[in-house]
Parts: sequence; C-alpha cells; structure tokens
Amino acid sequence: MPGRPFNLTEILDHLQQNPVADKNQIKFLLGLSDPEEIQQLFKTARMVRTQHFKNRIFLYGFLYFSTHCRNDCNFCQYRRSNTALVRYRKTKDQILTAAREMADAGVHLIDLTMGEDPQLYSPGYRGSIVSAVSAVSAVSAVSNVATGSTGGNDFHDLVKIVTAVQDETNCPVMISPGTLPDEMLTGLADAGTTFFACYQETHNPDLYHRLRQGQGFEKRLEKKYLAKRLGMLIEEGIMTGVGETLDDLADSIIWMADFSVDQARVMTFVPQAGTPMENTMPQGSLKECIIIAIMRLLLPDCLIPASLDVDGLSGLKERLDAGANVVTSIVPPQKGLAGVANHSLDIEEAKRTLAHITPILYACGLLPATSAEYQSWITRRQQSCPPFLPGKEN
Ligand code: SAM
Ligand code: MD0
Ligand code: SF4
Repeated sequence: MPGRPFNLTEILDHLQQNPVADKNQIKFLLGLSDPEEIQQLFKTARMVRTQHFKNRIFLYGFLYFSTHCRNDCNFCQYRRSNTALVRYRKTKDQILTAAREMADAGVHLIDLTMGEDPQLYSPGYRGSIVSAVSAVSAVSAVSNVATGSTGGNDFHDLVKIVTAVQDETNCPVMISPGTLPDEMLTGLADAGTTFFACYQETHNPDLYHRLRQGQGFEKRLEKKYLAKRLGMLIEEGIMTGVGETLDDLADSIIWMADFSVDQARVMTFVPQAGTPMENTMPQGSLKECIIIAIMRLLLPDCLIPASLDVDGLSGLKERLDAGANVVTSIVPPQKGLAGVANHSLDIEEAKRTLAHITPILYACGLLPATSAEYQSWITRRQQSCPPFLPGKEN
C-alpha cells in the first residue's frame, strides 16, 4: 500500500525471528482494523505459541476467597464504597475443599485471590497494618452483619492458607493479594508460593490514578520488584476499554517485556453497576485478542491467559485463537464463589469447569498439558536469571 509506513508481513516475519519491536511497530499492530490482517496477526501468534508450547494449554483454578476490600478502585465491584455487595470470607475448610476439587479435576495451579482484606494478615503482622485495619473496620462491620458472623474465619494467616493449599493439592499456588506488607510478601515467598499476581492495569501514572484511586503507582510496582527479588514468578496485567491510548498499551507491553514478566494478562473492562465507571461504553473483545496476539509475539515464551472472567466460556475460543496458552478463572460451582470482572457469569451453571473447557481446547487443536509439563516450565523459569530490575540493585 503506497505511503504506508509499515508492512505487516515484514513485521510479523521479523518478530518470528527476533521478538523485539519498537513502539511505533507495536502501535501499528495495535491499530490494525482490516479483518484479514488481524487474522494474519492471530495466525502468526498461534505459530509462535506452537513453537514454544506445542499444542499444550495450562489450566488455572481460581479461588476468590475473600471479597472484602479496603480499596476503592473505580472499575471494581468489590470496591469499599460498594455497600450493596454481599461479601464473604471463606473458612479454611471451604478453601481447602474447593482447592482439592479443582486439583482433582486436573488444574495445574490454584490462584488464591483476595480483596485487600487485612483480616487475612497474620496477627504477627498486625503491627504494621494498624492503619489499614482501621480503614476497613467500617466495611467489616457492615459485612459481618450481612454474614451474621464476627469474622467467623479460623484462617487469618495468608502464609498458612497458601501452605495448606499447597499441601492439600500438590499444586503450585499463585497469590493475588494486592499490595500487602513487605514482610508478608517475604513470608509468602519463603513458604514457596510460586506466583505473585499484581496487575498495574496501566503503566500510565495518570490513568492509573483514575483507576486505582488513592493507591500509589510506585508502591504497586515496588511490590512486584520485591516479589521478583524474592524469587517469585510475576504475573502483570493490563485492562483495556478504560480510556487508554495506543501509546499507553504499547508502553505496558514494553514494560512487561523489559521486566521479563512470567505471565502477561490483558482483560477487557466490564462496567459494574453502582461504581463510578458504570456508564463507560463496553468495548468488544477484539482489542483484547489483538493485545493477546501482540504479547505472544513480543513475549513468546510467556504464559498468556485466556480469562473466562470477561466473556465466560463463549469467549474462550477467540482468546485461544489469538495465542493465549492458559485458561484462567476455572471456578467450581455450588461453593458460593465469585469471579472478579463478572461476579457470577457461568459459575453456577458449571461452565467454568474442565468438562466444558476441554472440548473447546480439542476444537482448537489443543490439549490440556500434564502437571509435569507445567511444573517443568515453572522450574525452568525459576532457574533463568532475571535480566532487569527497574530502579533496583540486582
Ligand atoms: N485485590 C487484588 C488486587 O486488586 O490486586 C486482587 C484482585 S485482582 C486479581 C482483580 C483484577 O481483576 C484487577 O487487577 C483487574 O485487572 C481485574 N478487574 C477487576 N474488576 C474488573 C472489571 N470490572 N473488568 C475487568 N477486569 C476487572
Ligand atoms: C481470572 N478472575 O483469572 C481471575 C483474576 C486473578 N489472579 C485473576 C482476574 O480471570
Ligand atoms: Fe479491591 Fe482489588 Fe477490587 Fe481494587 S481491584 S477494589 S484492590 S478487589
């Protein structure tokens, strides 16, 4: 095409040989609109996935074990100010039963996710979180009335929760706790927690402050630097459909590549009733799929999720076709467990289970990996030396 600054085929050929692109090339890929060109991008992403992972897909069980939160993220239904929400905090037995059920079904990792709920920090750590505890006391008081309990949980120590889930399931664990105190992060690393997930949502500080209102941009980044120094694998995540520009998206992808994240996520924003962003125009799934494909090209050996949490089971195939290699947000039914972006989509219908997911994998020419394959990817990754830690001594 005359006057066109980039040639798609050339960029894709180049990226297959050498997964490095400049920001303008990334923006060019992000801006693709011709359906045939987008299909060419997806096809290349699938080829790159095959080179690194054959036809194997990893499966993550998702356990949102406390929906209490001291934060007020503008995009999230679990924000502190959403008093309409009935919250829960699962007990030890409930957590272990759900984790075991998912492990028995064949998931490769258990993702333990929570709101920033200081009641789950061990008593030994309480000294450092006094202000956080008082900040949530109002929320806890409301929810305790709602659940008729005074906390009601025999399981207040996050490290103990992780250790018990590891022992019970023999699965690696991902912890998604938000910005918890450094000493707790250290405790979690010492306990052998495999993954620390903490999503920046965007690497544009202004947009970040509009999304994660009242939370430090640098502070959230620093939790990831620390977790990485402690030897944990890192999942980073971005949101699309929140007013970000192509520049912002390109910056995030470059940040993920520079940081050598181990797992790179993108999720489309799902507007939530009763929250400040409820009237945001919903964005379709195509942009998310394009971002998945670009991440696959620039982070070829990385784990990239296809989340069931945005469009449910019906959105799985398109995300796999874009180059994702992990199915996340597998949730057992009848346990009263919630999703994040979608509170209940497909959960009680048992559609977020392996029985429904595996036929879709087969239809895409893919297979569930074995646990040994997942473990060997993890071990290799843990042994590879992190090349770059922004702003910190290595
Ligand atoms: N509370 C912890 C935190 O915020 O880090 C753990 C939960 S974290 C795994 C929840 C993530 O789900 C957010 O970081 C965001 O990326 C995503 N999310 C939350 N609400 C969403 C929404 N309405 N639409 C899309 N993604 C959403
Ligand atoms: C998911 N709802 O996998 C989950 C969540 C937390 N580590 C992940 C966003 O889609
Ligand atoms: Fe809380 Fe996490 Fe939701 Fe923010 S995204 S309100 S920290 S649960």
